[in-house]
Amino acid sequence: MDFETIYELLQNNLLESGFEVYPFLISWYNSVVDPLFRLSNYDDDTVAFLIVSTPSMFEKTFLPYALDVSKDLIRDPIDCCVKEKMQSVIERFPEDEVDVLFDYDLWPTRRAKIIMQTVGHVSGAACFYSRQQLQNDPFPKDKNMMGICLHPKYGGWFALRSVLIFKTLQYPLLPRISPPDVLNGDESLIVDVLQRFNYCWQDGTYRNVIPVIETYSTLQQSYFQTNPTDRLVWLADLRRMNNENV
Ligand code: B12
Repeated sequence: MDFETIYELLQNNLLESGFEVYPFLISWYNSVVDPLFRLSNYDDDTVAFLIVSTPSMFEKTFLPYALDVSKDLIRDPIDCCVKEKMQSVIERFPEDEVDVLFDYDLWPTRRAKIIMQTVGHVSGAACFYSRQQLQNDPFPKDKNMMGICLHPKYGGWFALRSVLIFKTLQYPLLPRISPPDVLNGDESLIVDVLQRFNYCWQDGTYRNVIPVIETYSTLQQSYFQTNPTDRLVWLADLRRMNNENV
């Protein structure tokens, strides 16, 4: 299958489920990360696709999954749901060899297998803001400040979930699209969002630093505000309420 056909098929399978798809070349990623993080098993022109979840993924894909009583909810249910979805999608490409990476994939050393925020930026999905780009960095030198990606439509209300690498698909002419700089290079706004993301991410205000077209629903916010160890109980309650309503 050629690039256009693969891209279209991925979009047909994922957009309606609340995901977005962004193609990029392995060389775009490898040329910016430390050698330690490079995806070194692939040729430079190999095509990969970033899969982003938008706010509606929760209602369109996750809730039907979580309310399906045939599913045993054991580990992180969102991760399991996304994994199942990606597996079902790549089954549509029986003739292609596809490697699938997830945001939570770590090496035994606990280092991430892929840096999703860098992928978000190089694929044009969501601009990555970090202290490295500041002329006047006000943060303590010894503080490990995480950078943050902002999506042009969803601000901070999205997640960078997975990368599908089509091992035998090469497309050196893939047009490169820059991510919209939603903060217009305004250093004080970058400092502000880094501050919110690093010092008070629990209050979620980092998600709203630009106007957005959709946020997580109240139900979704309640799920993510629940301590991960209590989320299975939260979902069991939801299943019970759902059964009572049928
Ligand atoms: C490890 C991790 C954590 C650790 C943080 C450890 C730390 N302080 O570093 C912990 C568990 C604490 C954590 C917490 C949270 N995390 Co976290 N985390 C990750 C994870 C798994 C890996 C990040 C990582 O190790 N990066 C490695 C470092 C070295 O990368 P880096 O600093 O960006 O450096 C690279 C770039 O600078 C790049 N680079 C160099 N030059 C250039 C030039 C350009 C132009 C570009 C683009 C890049 C680039 O190269 C460097 C590497 O060599 C990612 C998912 C993933 N697989 O990426 C999620 C992720 C970063 N987390 C995320 C989130 C949302 C959170 C939380 C809010 C909790 C949550 N899940 O809701 C909290 C926030 C806590 C906080 N702010 O303190 C999101 C961020 C989304 C976004 N909008 O940006 C991610 C992407 C997960 C996701 N699925 O979306 N997280």
